[in-house]
Amino acid sequence: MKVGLVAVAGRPNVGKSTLVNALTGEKIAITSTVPNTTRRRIFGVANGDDWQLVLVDLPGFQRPMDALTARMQETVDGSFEDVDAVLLVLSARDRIGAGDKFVARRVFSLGVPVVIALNKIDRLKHGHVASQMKVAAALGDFHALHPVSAKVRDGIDELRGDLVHLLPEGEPLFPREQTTDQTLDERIAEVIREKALHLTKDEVPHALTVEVQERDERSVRAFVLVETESQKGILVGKRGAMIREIGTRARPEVEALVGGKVFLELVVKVRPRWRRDRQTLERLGL
Ligand SMILES: Nc1nc2c(ncn2[C@@H]2O[C@H](COP(=O)(O)OP(=O)(O)OP(=O)(O)O)[C@@H](O)[C@H]2O)c(=O)[nH]1
Ligand SMILES: [Mg+2]
Repeated sequence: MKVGLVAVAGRPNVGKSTLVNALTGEKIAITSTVPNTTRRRIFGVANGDDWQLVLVDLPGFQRPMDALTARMQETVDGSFEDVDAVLLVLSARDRIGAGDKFVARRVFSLGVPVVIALNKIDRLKHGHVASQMKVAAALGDFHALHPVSAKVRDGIDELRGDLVHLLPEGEPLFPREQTTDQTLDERIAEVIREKALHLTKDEVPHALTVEVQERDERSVRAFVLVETESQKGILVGKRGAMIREIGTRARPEVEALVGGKVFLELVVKVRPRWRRDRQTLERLGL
């Protein structure tokens, strides 16, 4: 079988996680319009008859601002060992600039094949895609360059085929039915965080994290942690309207993960400066 690991690298918000979901055909990683959505390394596994492609979704490359973003960048830096190829993701809707060049310098120096995905080509004019492809092609000595849309799933099969082609022969790394390395509690917490990200703005998305406290077959109790009382006020909302809405949006996906009806209890708590405290980050698995 062809089996191997492909790291997914790029600036924040270019669509790395959306692309991992498109390539695996499953919701592996949460996505949002807010940069720095992905905070940990996540494996997403795609299987064929005679191949297994393990995508390594990563936080975006960035300059660290606090303990959390420093750890995220450490995760990125430590994730390129033992990969068989790198998928460098760019956004065709934005200027391909210094941030992308910084990522490119790193990934082209690894000594493994680099495949470039020029993402978000949906609704872009042909001429614009063509000129962005030219800029992308100048980033380094790539194996292949694919214009794609992770969102509307355009060009995904061709990209997957090319990545599989690069993998070495080997034994499967994951059993066929396992599509990610995340635990059930981690996946539940991420789904709740995604809904909270979609409903909040400014500093709030960056200041929140979710932790599953207790779970049995019929109920899930999770803490939604924020850093200040005013953020807590926003997340609770008028008479609890906001946190109820987060629960309403999360429940169907949580139930699909758990495999049955669940009572979802969300408790908003203040944990001052959790992003700056290495010990708290460690405990949260970040
Ligand atoms: N129009 C368009 N939007 C896309 C496409 N792919 C992703 N997006 C959007 O871009 C935003 C960021 O997507 P993510 O997949 O979360 O990006 P990411 O690179 O994983 O971001 P971080 O985890 O924060 O580094 C979301 O709003 C996506 O819906 C695409 O092909 N077309
Ligand atoms: Mg992501």
